[in-house]
Amino acid sequence: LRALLAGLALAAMVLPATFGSGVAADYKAEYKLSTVLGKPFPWGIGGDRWAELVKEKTNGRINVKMYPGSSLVNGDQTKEFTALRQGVIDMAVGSTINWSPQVKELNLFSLPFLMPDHKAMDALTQGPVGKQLFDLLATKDVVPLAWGENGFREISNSKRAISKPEDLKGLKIRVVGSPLYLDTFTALGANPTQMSWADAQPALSTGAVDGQENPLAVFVAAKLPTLGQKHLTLWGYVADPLIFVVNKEVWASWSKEDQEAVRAAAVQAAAEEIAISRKGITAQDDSLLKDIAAQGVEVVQLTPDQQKAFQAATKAVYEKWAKQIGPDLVKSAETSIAAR
Ligand code: X2X
Repeated sequence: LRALLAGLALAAMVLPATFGSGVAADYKAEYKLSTVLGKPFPWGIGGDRWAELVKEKTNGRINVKMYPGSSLVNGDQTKEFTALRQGVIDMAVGSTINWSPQVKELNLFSLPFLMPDHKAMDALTQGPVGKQLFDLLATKDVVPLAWGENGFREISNSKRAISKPEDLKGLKIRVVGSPLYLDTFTALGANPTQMSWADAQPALSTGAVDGQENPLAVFVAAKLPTLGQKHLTLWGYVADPLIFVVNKEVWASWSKEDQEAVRAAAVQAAAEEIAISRKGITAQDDSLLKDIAAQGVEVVQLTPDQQKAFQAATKAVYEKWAKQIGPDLVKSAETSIAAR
């Protein structure tokens, strides 16, 4: 008891001095930023750039370190949002897919064939839907600051070219941890299996799974053609945006000036990251696609009619999940896309 009283007396002497000595006193020496992918993936470049800009714009008052590989949650990317809410993670650049087990509305972007192109994606993230999702996240102990992009998720496999749903029959496909993906691939006749990105790469290289789906920038940076992924189909069925966020308590511990610096840094890093993630995969600049073909990958670009067959095969999944996500939110998304 005496030690406790002495401790309290000491605290009473020290605390006023701490409060009076300026904002930096209760800042952490390091803020932990979680990502799934590090450099040289666009995602990791974006996270790193955010950290760099924060340091610059706060004159070093806020020191951010990026922890790629979901290492703050032992590689289990679907636990990232929970860890963020709990304050185990201070900041994150996270995929909507990985947070959708906790925030069901984020499954929106995984509705098969909702978004036909990048413009549609922008219409959602930069319009009323994006605002509504940010407002929702703000009620869940995080402060969302900017939308980035992982990208349109194209399907690859080691067995055969895919140009119609029947081609997927029996293929073992690794999917991420949202049950929506199990429904989509089951509807297409494939054999989906859920695993983290950390587990996916060994599973692809041993042939435990036949295929996977990820954006082209990920396909290339992860060197998936060297893991036997020689068939790639551009079907554009879903895309995952990234979200730059800060834990709410961490945010509240910063001065107004520093909060605005962190926000401006996120907005700038996210805009740069989106540009990087789209590089080389458009009609104007298809350098990444050429690079993929040069690695001996057979690339199938679906015709609109071929795409319609996949859309028809997954229509029931869309309808089932639209109800779970929220019919009003889905309607609003469809309206924004139609008006893009
Ligand atoms: O695990 C994946 O496929 C990845 C890296 O794209 C995500 O984190 C959603």
